[in-house]
Amino acid sequence: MHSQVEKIIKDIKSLKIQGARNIAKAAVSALAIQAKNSKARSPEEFYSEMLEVGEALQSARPTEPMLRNSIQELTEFVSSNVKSMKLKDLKAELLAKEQEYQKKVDKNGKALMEYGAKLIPDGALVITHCHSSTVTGMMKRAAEFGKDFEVISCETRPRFQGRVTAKELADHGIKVTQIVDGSVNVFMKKADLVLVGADAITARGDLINKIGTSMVAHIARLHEVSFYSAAELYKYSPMSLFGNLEKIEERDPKEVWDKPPKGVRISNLAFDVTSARYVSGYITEVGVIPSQSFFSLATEKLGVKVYE
Ligand code: RUB
Repeated sequence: MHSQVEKIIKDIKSLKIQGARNIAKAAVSALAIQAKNSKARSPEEFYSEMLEVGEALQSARPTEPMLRNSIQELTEFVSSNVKSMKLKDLKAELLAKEQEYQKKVDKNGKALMEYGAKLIPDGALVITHCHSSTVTGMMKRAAEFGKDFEVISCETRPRFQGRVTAKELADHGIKVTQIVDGSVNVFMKKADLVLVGADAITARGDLINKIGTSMVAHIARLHEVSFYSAAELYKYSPMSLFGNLEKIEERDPKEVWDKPPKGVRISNLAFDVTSARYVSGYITEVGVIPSQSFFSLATEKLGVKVYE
């Protein structure tokens, strides 16, 4: 494996590269790096290499369908053309596809941020959880529209990605307050809107996102505050259509408690599931849609490709 690809996998695993969108984009660029530097002597050899590296990239983060859907889109292209194309052309076409993919995802992101920005009322108090580049992008866009609003950022233990959000917003001159996760109910009473990201959306429209998201959603419902998730259609989980649930990543217990007393067990689940009924809508690249429509729209636009 090319050393740059190894480095990208390491950075994804260690959360140096974090957030579903950034992970997928980085992984697809890694596959292109491998393709560009491939020493394969036949299309078949090239295909095996792409599959192997694609697998390694996908397993860097288990709960990330955008990563899987994106990598598999490219490896499927190689698989469909391995018999009909010359090695040189196959490589060149794959590299062109990678460029196309990056442009498409950036374009989708821009559209999504535009729709999300419009949802933020002037003078609003908005709560967010974890760090979603899509959500911070929406907030920055809303600020560009001249909207005056304030953000409450949950710290998101144990890795404190909320601090990434808080710093990014403050750097852009957006009013932001960092809170501990346990105080979200206090702030929800005064909030107008919750905006969170998404790692996976199931066939039933349930949302899988950073641990604590479902707690925020339940508290939002209690206070009748709208709860939206920013989710590109690529985040659909095809295997959920067949009843297979996303494997929720369990992280190093040391992140929670470095040296716990004897007899204390640690749970460090990275994500949780928020039922579709708590999600007011998904903000996607094609607009704001009801949670139950996400999957049918995603499969209509992207096709049902079940690789898992
Ligand atoms: C990040 C997280 C984000 C989603 C969406 O978790 O849960 O809300 O990935 O992010 P982690 P984006 O820090 O463990 O990667 O909108 O950037 O795709």
